[in-house]
Amino acid sequence: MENLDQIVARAQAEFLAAADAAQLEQAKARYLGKSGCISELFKALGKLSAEDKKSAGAPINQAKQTVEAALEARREALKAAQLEAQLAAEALDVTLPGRGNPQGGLHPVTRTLERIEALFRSIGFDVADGPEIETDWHNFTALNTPEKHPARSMHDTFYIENAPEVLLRTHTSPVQIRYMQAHVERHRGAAVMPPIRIIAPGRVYRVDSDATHSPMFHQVEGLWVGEGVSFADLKGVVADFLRSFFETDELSVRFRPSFFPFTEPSAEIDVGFISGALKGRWLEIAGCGMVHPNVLRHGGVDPERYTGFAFGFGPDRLAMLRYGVNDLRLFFEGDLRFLSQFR
Ligand code: 2NL
Repeated sequence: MENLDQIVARAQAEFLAAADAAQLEQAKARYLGKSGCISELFKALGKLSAEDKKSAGAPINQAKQTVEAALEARREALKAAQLEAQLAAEALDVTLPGRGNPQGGLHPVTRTLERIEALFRSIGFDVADGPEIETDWHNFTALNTPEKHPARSMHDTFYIENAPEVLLRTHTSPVQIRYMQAHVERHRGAAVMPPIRIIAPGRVYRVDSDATHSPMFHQVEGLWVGEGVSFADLKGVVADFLRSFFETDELSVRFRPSFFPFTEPSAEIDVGFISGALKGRWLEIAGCGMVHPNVLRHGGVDPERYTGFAFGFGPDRLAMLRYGVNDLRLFFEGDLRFLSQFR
């Protein structure tokens, strides 16, 4: 028969061999459970006399306490090991380099537009916008563009399928038509209408794509309508704007006669650089003219009383000049290696 010391030794060995809490509880049951071998020893005492119980019971009690201590020690050890394993699994290497916090930035065309808007606001212009999906009437008819004009062909204009009257605006002029109509409406019946002074920046669309043309590009149009507004005012506003935009007075502005259906007379605006990287070059930068009486009428403005000038230029091209970019498409490909240079 196994003696007490052997039982204790076996219990200690089995506890040590338990690999986890569940195995340890099973081992415990074999010694301290209801029919565990230590419990059986206590049951056997029942048959002894009170005297013998004392002498036989003491060593069993001693053994039980030793086994309980071994159990508790193993429980603690398993718990510590488990915590150790968890900490190892969740370890952070604080010596690794950080992932950083990438900094966003405004698109170079957005920055150019914001700059243009700020300059025009500073001389009292309002900034207007309107829908990019327009009606044929607002985009062409109201702008005195004849039914057979080549700009109206599918070649140049994106139309909406099964909606012949709807198109993607080819310029932001319709914004100005809508603005005139709304503005005149507000002053209907008044003796005089205060001047309309707006720019209309925004996205426009044409069927065109190469190094200098993108099917989506930006336009800023300007409009000043009032009593006695003249071509001299147009020249002053445009020349001042260009000198502010390029931050130099060393710049010539040239108006070359041209034609647009919506203005009469019309002119092309060239900028001549007197100094800097573009020294000696003339660049075509905008179109302009006195608003055609038919266009004023379509805007609800009386052409007998009011005159106005309008201009249109491409901020994408201004951004190319300002930032020295030679391919327009780079602006619209969304390549961060290119765009992040302008933050
Ligand atoms: C160009 C020239 C231009 C206009 C746009 C305009 C707008 C109204 C009335 C009259 Cl509401 N004109 N806009 C005038 C002249 C030229 O743009 O080269 N565009 C690409």
